[in-house]
Amino acid sequence: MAVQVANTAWIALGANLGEPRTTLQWARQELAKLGTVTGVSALYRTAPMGGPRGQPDYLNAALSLRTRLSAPDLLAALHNLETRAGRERRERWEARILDLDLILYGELVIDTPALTLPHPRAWQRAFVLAPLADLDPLRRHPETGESVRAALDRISVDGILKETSDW
Ligand code: PH2
Ligand code: MG
Ligand code: MG
Repeated sequence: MAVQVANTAWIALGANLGEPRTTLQWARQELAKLGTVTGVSALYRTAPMGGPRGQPDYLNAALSLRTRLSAPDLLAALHNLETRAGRERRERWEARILDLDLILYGELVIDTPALTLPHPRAWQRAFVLAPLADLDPLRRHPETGESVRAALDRISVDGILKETSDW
């Protein structure tokens, strides 16, 4: 692997099967091995959006990671952690033990079959934007220029509840 300078990546975490809180804590520890965690959001309890009906609520969070991994290598590492957590993939947006989404990688804009950055739905989803706003509310979408806070003001935050306890 080529030597690479460090970049900041923003990662969204989600879980609504098993023991979400324990799984997210584990994921946070594992992510810290991929670089330096520079910010961690609160935990949010969120109503499931899309997918099969009757799913449990999610716990969602976000963190920023300073890492020397390239974006594709980081994505592979995230998938590896999902697998190690016991995630199975059958249906789109089904309930899951662990979901780790790469939302932003510096200012990188790419669109390949394997990876699209910024994450194509992030600026529409309160369960991503609310945690991101804890980290960096003024962070702008690299293409549209809209800040995280402005996007949050534009969409509904119904069903998004900030947990009061640390994690
Ligand atoms: N993730 C999805 C689909 N729906 N809903 C909530 N509340 N939180 C999520 O993380 C989530 C979702 C696909 O990854
Ligand atoms: Mg997701
Ligand atoms: Mg995902």
